[in-house]
Amino acid sequence: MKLFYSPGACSLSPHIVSRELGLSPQLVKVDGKTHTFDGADYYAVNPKGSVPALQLDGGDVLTEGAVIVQYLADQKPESNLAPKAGTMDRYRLQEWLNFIATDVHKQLSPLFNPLVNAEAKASVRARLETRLAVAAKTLDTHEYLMGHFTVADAYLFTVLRWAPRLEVDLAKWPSLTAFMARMRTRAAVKAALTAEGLE
Ligand SMILES: N[C@@H](CCC(=O)N[C@@H](CS)C(=O)NCC(=O)O)C(=O)O
Repeated sequence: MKLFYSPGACSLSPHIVSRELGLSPQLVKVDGKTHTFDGADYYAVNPKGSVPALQLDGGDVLTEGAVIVQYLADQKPESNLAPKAGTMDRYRLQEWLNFIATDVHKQLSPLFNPLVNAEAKASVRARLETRLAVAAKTLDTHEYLMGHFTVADAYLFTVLRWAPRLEVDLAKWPSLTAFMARMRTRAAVKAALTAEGLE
């Protein structure tokens, strides 16, 4: 398998999950500005142009981080990084993944955009607070979103890693800062950060 990634981007989530599972997809670095990798056109791999993308050995390409992490976890069901498909727990996991993708990740995106003005960014940050409070409430009483470590935690960690750069202050939620610190102690997380040149 090949995992197309850009350092520190949301592709860090499937990268962490791969390492948690002991899978070793070939890491292919994509230049997010030129949408190329090794001189080749990334749009030919993923017409959306975004990372992550996972190319399977048979040639199929999977996109969408929330789907890729489930595919990876399903390769090693005994890991319980994603509960068995069809169970209520799996739907709970998907609730978290969809929430992180749409209500956290894609809310953070405008904060990276230099064309978005300060007033609009302030409004985005205010809305984000209500979403972060939801995750924080669960983490007040659980070490991980589902109680035990799952792929949703890798995704939440990946997007909250951007918070300081985007002037989103996680200190308001001690359970979120504790979660980030807990995640950083995991060997797979450390290895992924090092491999992407982030630490
Ligand atoms: N819907 C996609 C969005 C992925 C996404 O936003 N990727 C960003 C990096 S975090 C990206 O590649 N942006 C550059 C681009 O789209 O050209 C997913 O959830 O996987």
